[in-house]
Formats: sequence, structure tokens, C-alpha cells
Amino acid sequence: MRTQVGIIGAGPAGLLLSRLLALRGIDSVVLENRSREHIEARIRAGILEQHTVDTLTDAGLGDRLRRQGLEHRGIHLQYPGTRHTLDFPALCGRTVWVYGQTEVVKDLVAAQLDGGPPLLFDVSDVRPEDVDGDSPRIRFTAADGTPQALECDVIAGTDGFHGVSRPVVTAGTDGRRWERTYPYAWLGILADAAPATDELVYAWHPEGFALYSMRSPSVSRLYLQVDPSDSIDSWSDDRIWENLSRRLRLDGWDVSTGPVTEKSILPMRSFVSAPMRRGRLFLAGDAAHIVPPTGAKGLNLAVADVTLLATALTRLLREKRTDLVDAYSDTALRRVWRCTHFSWWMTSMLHRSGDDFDAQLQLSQLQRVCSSEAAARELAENYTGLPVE
Ligand code: FAS
Ligand code: PHB
Repeated sequence: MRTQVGIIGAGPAGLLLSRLLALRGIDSVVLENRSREHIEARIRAGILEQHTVDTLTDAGLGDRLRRQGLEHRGIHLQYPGTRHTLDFPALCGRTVWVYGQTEVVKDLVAAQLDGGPPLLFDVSDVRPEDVDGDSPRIRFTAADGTPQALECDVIAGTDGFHGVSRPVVTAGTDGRRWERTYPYAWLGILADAAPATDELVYAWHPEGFALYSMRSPSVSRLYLQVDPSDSIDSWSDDRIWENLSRRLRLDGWDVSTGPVTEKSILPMRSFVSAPMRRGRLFLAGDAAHIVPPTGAKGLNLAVADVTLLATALTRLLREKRTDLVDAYSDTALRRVWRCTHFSWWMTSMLHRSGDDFDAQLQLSQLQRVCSSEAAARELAENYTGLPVE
């Protein structure tokens, strides 16, 4: 087998990269070690920045998004006795969209299987080789058990935090990694309940953080700060709703409950690995970086990476010019660190550490954001997404 770009991983990063390259006349093959059903059912992100929506629209993937997605003009920040609305268009002229990552992946997979480049599911033993030369290859076992070798000009490692690509990059470079594990986790639920709020509610509470999000006018997505060692088995639906209500309710307003259709506990970490390249192997998305979901950055950062990478690889493979691929890692990492800082800042401001000094600092920060247009604008610009370089 031969292709110009071998792509490891069919998450949002890998699938969108393949689509963007195809639109520029560059062929690729996407290798995924799980099934189509599995990757389309993985419940993850929910917020798309405007540049993500524009990128998907320009790639011919915006129809269902704009029909079923929900454009949101702000968020509510809440602490005891106060719910303050940040008006994004007034603060920074941008909005965000609520459209689940599951739906983004379904749209990308459908486009790929409808005449797009090859997308191979259920592969195994994936191994990038000879990435320091001009003829790298990916060895893997196909779903039918046959060993394969995919000869490439370039390999994209879009295989997420637990993938095989980053270890190959770090083994061959004087790379660095930075990691922070947070002393709390998120318990997330999907519920068949009409959201009781128009905009997302990010709530600081003495008992812990809570987030009121949604997926549609009839499906709510909510999160609770819990201890990382908690087991989901110790959280009955009733206990989850009781805690969500205590942390989110205001006088005369409460959450809307309904059947919980999914619940899970998500650990929280910040992680960055640099560089995002070794020879002809390029990392994008969670393969290179992880942010806590408080800032709604993870998926959007993956999209920004592959937007950059698609342009850089097109320049390399069609014009034989290396300027953009040589600049890719540094350019991508500037945005990675901006999003890493913002996600850390939102997480640190909103999550209880158990320390009362921290609590006073957090409340002061929240009061500042809710009373200062300049402070609110800084949050709004980062949350809605800074322009992609
Ligand atoms: P992904 O991890 O999505 O995709 C990588 C793909 O590579 C997967 O399909 C995997 O099966 C495949 N793969 C892995 N190893 C392979 C191998 N050896 N061979 C072939 N394929 C391989 N972000 C937010 O903004 N908000 C959220 O609320 C949020 N919630 C999250 C919850 C969870 C549980 C997780 C893990 C992440 C969450 N994120 C959230 C972040 C998430 O949305 C990521 O940023 C996004 O999935 C990044 O996309 P990719 O880089 O494509 O990585
Ligand atoms: C979600 O809807 O899943 C969501 C929204 C905002 C976040 C994180 C997750 O910050």
C-alpha cells in the first residue's frame, strides 16, 4: 500500500486532516484501531469555537451542524447568590456552538466513507517506521488479520493521548513534556431532560464545581466536581441530581431532571509534549497535548493543529517547500500553551481545593470577571477562540 500521508487515528484530528488534505488534492489513508460504532459513540466535547465551525463548513461539513447545532452567545458564571452573564458578541464579537463531538465524528466519518480517502477500522499492531528518512512507513495488522505496510511520504500521529505516535517522536528528539494532574475529576452525565438554562452555567460552590451544558433542546449534559478516586458505582442518579441541584440552583430556579442515559468519571490533567514533530512524523491533537475540559478547548485545539498541518503538508508535498512544516511545531505550540494556560486558569478559578484561602482567591477572581469589562473580555476572547495563526 502507498499514500502521501499515512494518518494514525480516526478521531476529530485525523479525520479532519484527511478531509482537508483531500480538498487540496493530497491523498491519505486513515488507520483506526477501534470500530466505527465505538468512535462514533464516544461522548466527549460539546463546544465548538467559531473557527472550528468555519473550518468544518468550508470543508463541506457544516450543513447538519448549522441545522442541529445551537449557537450560544455567552455563558453564565455563578457563585453563591450571583449568576452573571458574559455577553460574547458584546465583549469580543464572537459566539460558540453547542454540537457534540460524537456528531462531528459522525459527519466526518460519513464524508470519508462517501468517496473520501480510505478509512480502515479495527486495525492493530500499528507501528510508524523510518520517520527520520524521506520514505516512512506504517506497519499494521488489518482487521482481517493480514500484516500490512503502508508506504508514505509523511505520517500524521493523531492517535490521542494513549497512541503509539508520541513515544516515537520523544524517542528520537530532545523533547520535553510538562504535566499537571489536578486533585479532582469530573463526573459527567447525559440526561433526557430539557435544559433549564439558555446558556451554559459554570458554577463555583463550597461543595465543588458544577457545569450545566446541553446537547439539544431535549438533552442535557452536566458535570460535577468529584474526587479522582471516586467510583461511578457510588454515584446513584438521585445522588447526582441532588448534588447538581445544590450547586446550581438559585432562588426560584432549579435544574431540570430526567432519565440519566450515560454517566462516567473523567480524570483531569494538563499535558504538553514538545516538539510535535520528528522527521516525517507530525503530531496533532491529543497525541501532543491534553487540557482539562473546563475551558472547552480540547477538540478546538485539535482542529487548530490540523488546520495548520494540512496547509504545511500541502506546501511540502505539492511545492516541495519545507518552510511551513519546519515552523509547524513552534507555531502549533504557541496556541497549545495559550489554551493550556486558559484551561488551567478556568479550572483553578472554579474548582474547590478544600483550602479556604484558595476559596477567597477564587471568589475574588470571579467577582473581578463579573464586574470588570476588561477581565470579562479576556475570558470571552479565550473561550470563543483566538484567531488561528
Ligand atoms: P482522540 O483521542 O479523539 O482520537 C484519537 C483516535 O486514535 C481514537 O479514535 C483512537 O481510537 C485512535 N487510536 C489510538 N491509538 C491508536 C493506534 N495505535 N492505532 C490506530 N488508532 C489509534 N474536550 C472538550 O473540549 N470538552 C470536553 O468536555 C471533553 N471531554 C472529554 C472526555 C474524555 C473522556 C476525553 C478522553 C476527552 C475529552 N475532551 C473534551 C477532549 C477531547 O474532545 C479531545 O480533545 C479530542 O477527542 C481530541 O481529538 P483527537 O486529537 O482526534 O484525539
Ligand atoms: C460539554 O458540553 O461537554 C462541555 C461544555 C463546556 C465545557 C466542557 C464540556 O467547558
